[in-house]
Amino acid sequence: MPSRIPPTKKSLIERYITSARSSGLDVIIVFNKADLGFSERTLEDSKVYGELGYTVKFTSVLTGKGIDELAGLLSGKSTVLAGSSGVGKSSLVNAMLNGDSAKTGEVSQSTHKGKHTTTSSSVYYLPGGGKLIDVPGMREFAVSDTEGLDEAFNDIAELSRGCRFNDCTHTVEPGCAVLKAIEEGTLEKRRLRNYLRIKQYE
Ligand SMILES: Nc1nc2c(ncn2[C@@H]2O[C@H](COP(=O)(O)OP(=O)(O)O)[C@@H](O)[C@H]2O)c(=O)[nH]1
Ligand SMILES: [Mg+2]
Ligand SMILES: [Zn+2]
Repeated sequence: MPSRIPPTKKSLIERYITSARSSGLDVIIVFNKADLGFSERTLEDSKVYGELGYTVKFTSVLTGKGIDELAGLLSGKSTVLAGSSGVGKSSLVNAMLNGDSAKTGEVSQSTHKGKHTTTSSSVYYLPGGGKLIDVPGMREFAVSDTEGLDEAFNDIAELSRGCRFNDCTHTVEPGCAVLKAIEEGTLEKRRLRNYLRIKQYE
């Protein structure tokens, strides 16, 4: 049975863009299921996003359209796949890995909403380097907002200003002020672990 295209939600796309940009991430907007065709409105919207300076790609996991090109764009980078359930995120992961490691689900025909087959975030490593982070849904993505994270862990954010490298990951770097605080017992190891666990979804 062919799957239906969930309606494109512009406000949702904009929330994703806001979240991504506030974290300093580059944005690629992917319109998947090209084999099913797009409405005039969706094509118009895609043009607007292009004019705003975002990279826009059309893909089809079914026909393979745009998959290699997308994989090329993501090669060597860390990518979070954000999008409503059922749009084909897991299918795209599988197509780019040339394997079958992400679980995909059917889109419910009556509601156009995908069943939630992905229940926890998964990380997949691209053959040419880089990783794909498949998150189960919006709530998970919201947690990746950097401002929110730095607010919730303001002690770590504060400490990290003292790190030698400004892109310090607080895991192995010399001159890391966060690791030093753990050594000195002023920061809880568990707290840093939790911070890093959330931060990986950025
Ligand atoms: N026709 C068509 N169906 C697709 C495409 N990509 C994914 N699907 C189907 O859409 C459904 C949901 O895909 P899934 O990858 O689980 O979506 P996710 O919830 O975003 O991870 C599955 O039935 C897929 O087989 C595509 O490019 N074209
Ligand atoms: Mg999925
Ligand atoms: Zn550090």
